Amino acid sequence: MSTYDYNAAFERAARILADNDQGSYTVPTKGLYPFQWNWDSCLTALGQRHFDEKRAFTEIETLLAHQWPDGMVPHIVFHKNDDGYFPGPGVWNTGRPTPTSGITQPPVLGLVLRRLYEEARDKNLAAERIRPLLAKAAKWHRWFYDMRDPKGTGLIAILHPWESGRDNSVDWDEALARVPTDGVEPYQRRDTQHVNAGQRPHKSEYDRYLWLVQCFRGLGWDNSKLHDASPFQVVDPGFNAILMRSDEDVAHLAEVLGVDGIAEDARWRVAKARAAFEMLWSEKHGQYVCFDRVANKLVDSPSIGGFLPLVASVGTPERQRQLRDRIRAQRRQLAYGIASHDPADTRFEAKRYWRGPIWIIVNYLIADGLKRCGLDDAAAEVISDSLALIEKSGFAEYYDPQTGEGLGGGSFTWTAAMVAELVA
Ligand code: 9YW
Repeated sequence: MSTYDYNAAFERAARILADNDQGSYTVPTKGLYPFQWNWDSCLTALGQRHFDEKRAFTEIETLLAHQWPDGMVPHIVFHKNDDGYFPGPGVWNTGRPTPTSGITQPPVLGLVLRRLYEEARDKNLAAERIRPLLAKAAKWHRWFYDMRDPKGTGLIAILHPWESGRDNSVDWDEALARVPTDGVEPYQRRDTQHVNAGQRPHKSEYDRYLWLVQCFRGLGWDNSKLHDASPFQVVDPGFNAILMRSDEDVAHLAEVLGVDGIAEDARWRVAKARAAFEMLWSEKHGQYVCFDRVANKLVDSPSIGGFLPLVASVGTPERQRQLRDRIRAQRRQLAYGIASHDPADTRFEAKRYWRGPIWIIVNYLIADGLKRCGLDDAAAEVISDSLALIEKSGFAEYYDPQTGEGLGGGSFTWTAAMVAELVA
């Protein structure tokens, strides 16, 4: 990597962030995703901070201005009409003043806020902008445990594959197979008009994604009803770990910035989640896996979701080293890491979205987790692979782990944001 041109990569990242900037929010990429996405925006702020700290806070403030009264922060905010994406606001029909979707996404907000504060060049500005956001973040975190863990197990379930942020992962196959397709209104996909269909989910998956949306819409998006009504309830180790880390980081910020009424509850939730977490360990795979709450069993699917618990330094040091070894074993099998699904599994597909390709945002989160667990060498390997992919194929949405080819959308915002973080 000695010849790597860090300056050129940083400048290219700055240009992509600027091109996709809509003023107070940033689109993931033009054409394919013309609205504001939840975890994209939060991670985007990490890139923006390198160029304009105020703009980074605005990105997050815009997202949180659309928090639902019950605490949920929606996965998409439809700031303006655009027929280029399906399903648009009319399908969701959530009745919000500015239309939003009716489900959520991985809550990276808290961990992003802490990083924005700790790395801030202007600490007073950061404190002033972050303080009012902490109660909103804490409300969202509480919402998860109230609405998505009604039995108080300590871990929350997602009710839709889109909530995971890893839409068509093998993790959801079994649970999704239980979702019916009768009564799905006729629809026309837009994603496959922008991107090669071989790099996107199948129609059979989209039918079920839409059935779930229609089911929740039929319940008036009343979150007190959705969990028990959903045939899809999956406890994702990656999602839960991100939630725990963010809860902890918001608790920390609340203490540092003197905001009362947040830290104690958050720490209690995290302690409970930590105690429950080890039920997600799979001896067979030597990593964490999902738990299907409806079928009441672990899901036999070794995906990248099972490495993400490193972000919350979940598990014993021995288990953390086991995860590191799994990541390294994969790298030896492939040209680049980290594949979103285990390449040794027959269900691995190198080019199909979340069933194999590499996502730089996940690499960033896992590298952060490895460092947090004291596994710095492995973190450096993940970062070096990420930069090699950028160098070879530019700022793509995702990458083929065998060839390094860039896949999906191009000029991708969160990829650019992560590169700014990695090369700055
Ligand atoms: C879709 C915007 C989003 C990400 C998700 C990713 C994809 C949207 O794009 O979902 O229609 O498939 O899976 O994680 O937030 O970048």
